[in-house]
Amino acid sequence: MSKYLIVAFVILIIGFSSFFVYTAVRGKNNSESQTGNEISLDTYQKDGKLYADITATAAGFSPNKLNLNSNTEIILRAKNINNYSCTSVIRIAKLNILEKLPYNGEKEIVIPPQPAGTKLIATCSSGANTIQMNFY
Ligand SMILES: [Cu+2]
Repeated sequence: MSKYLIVAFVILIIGFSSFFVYTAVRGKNNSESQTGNEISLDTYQKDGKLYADITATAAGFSPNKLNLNSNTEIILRAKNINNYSCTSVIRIAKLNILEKLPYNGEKEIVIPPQPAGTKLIATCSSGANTIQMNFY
């Protein structure tokens, strides 16, 4: 009887310690990914406004990921180069934004302030090309 108790106790200890090791390792990795990788924002200031640039070509959007400031208006400057394809249209469904870019021209798309943690997806008119916008 006491043999079974000891075995059960050992199993319990192994279970608990592996759980603590797991959570410790996971916590360490989490803090590293938050403090180790400084978030670099893709915005720049001009005339007191915050801008982010993207380029649309037939190959897609570049960049296709933007790190943006939260709680402030961002002006997305979308430049269209030699492009009549679906990427000459930018759609941000969540914000009800649908913009046609002029051929070899550019358009400023105003993105209203978004809370930190917001993720917005802009797409082309076909939906195949995306720009992922993360707000920090
Ligand atoms: Cu498309």
